[in-house]
Amino acid sequence: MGKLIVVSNRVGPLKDTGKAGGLAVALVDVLRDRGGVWFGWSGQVSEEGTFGDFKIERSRNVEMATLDITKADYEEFYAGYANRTLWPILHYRLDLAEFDRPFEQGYRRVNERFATRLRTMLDPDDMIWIHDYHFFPMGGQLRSMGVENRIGFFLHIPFPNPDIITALPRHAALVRSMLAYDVIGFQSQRDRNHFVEYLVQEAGGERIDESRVMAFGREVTVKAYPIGIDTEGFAAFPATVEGRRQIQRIRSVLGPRKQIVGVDRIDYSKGIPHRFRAFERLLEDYPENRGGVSLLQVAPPSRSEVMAYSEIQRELEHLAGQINGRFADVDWTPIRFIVRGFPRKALAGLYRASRIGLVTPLRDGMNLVAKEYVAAQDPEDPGVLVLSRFAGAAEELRESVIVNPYATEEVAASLQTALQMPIDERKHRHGAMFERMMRNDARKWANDILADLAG
Ligand code: GDG
Repeated sequence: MGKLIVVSNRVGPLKDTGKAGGLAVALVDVLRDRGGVWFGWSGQVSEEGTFGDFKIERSRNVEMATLDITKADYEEFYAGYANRTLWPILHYRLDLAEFDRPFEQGYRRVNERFATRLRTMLDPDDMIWIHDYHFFPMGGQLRSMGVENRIGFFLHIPFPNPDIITALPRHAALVRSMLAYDVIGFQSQRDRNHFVEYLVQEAGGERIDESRVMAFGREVTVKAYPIGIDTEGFAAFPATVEGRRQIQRIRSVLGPRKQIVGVDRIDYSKGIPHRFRAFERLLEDYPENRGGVSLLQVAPPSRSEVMAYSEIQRELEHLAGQINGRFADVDWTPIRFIVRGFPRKALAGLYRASRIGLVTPLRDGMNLVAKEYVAAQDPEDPGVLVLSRFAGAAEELRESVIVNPYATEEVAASLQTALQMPIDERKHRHGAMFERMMRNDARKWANDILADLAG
């Protein structure tokens, strides 16, 4: 058996630093199983011409091999095509998408440079697993360099219906390059179906069976592989020193009040303003909650070099200020809006101390916060997950309270239902979701894809 090569934009960490997400942990686990390389961007920007050398970091049988990119690469490939063109389009935000020729050229250039370097480390039996929208064309570029290894691709974010995707200039070339993969994985059945619909409607593709599609002269496996978390590991976090400390801190300020929690990178896809308005509506329509329920929103900033992102932070600060000004009392602040991150164990404590986890993305490939919230609950007195129907997680977490994040009144009414939900119903819903998440954890996700990729 050859080695496994995982390719993703951000690489590592190899050791559990406490900051690593479940995804990093799962990928290191599968790399350890067979030995392998994790390849991608170093996170560093360097001068033109000096990016040629790999940075290597090794821990036992797993190696991290990363490359720097240049300032132009950063602006065109990363901040440009990946985050200003593909991210908005794939999240159904045609209004925010920017189409700029240099973006696309930079994107191809970086993919090609990475493919060229990847090829130098390949042995014939190696399996390559490429992640996410940063690297759609890399498989096709490797094939045109003569690479015949098995290559799989997993998309972490949504794949929209053909009406949306066809708005992308040169969408046909992008999709065509995806057919170079042997296995293409999506987060949800919905996204998987969108991709197949595109192939059938736009590219004369043919459905062969449940999981095989023929297009552009190639037959490929196209399936949904919903990503999981390290359910068991995360469920243990609230009992750690750091977890207990957060629970204690929150209980001491809350007293008998209840807390709703939201945790998201600041991103327009996460529906945070919609969430604030729904919470405001809860206070308007169900005034008994004034003074008794508060919303804690943790929102570490991300991609602040992209304008749409810095704008949304200002909008949220304004909105929180307005709602607090309107409803706050001397001993109660309706919204606590924290613009920074917490360590994962602390986060688990925040989840555990909150009666409701409120997850309202307008579009999301999966949404791991929803799963983490469920994993962190006390099984004897669990909180309620209120979850957007537009998160991939809604296909699996069917016992959550599913909402339409655009329907402010409906979300407010669902929050009220969740606040009043009797303990038996809370336990029943939580138990069903937790059990499913124990079976379908991050490790199973990776193993399922790799089993299909191994053929
Ligand atoms: C993409 C897709 C898909 C958040 N705040 C803090 C913190 N986080 C962690 C969460 C969670 C992760 O970041 C966020 O994951 P999500 O899944 O919610 O969202 P994206 O970042 O948009 O991820 C998404 C995912 O890829 C995986 O395939 O589910 O749909 O968009 O783990 O806990 N972590 C720490 N402090 C924070 O303040 N330590």
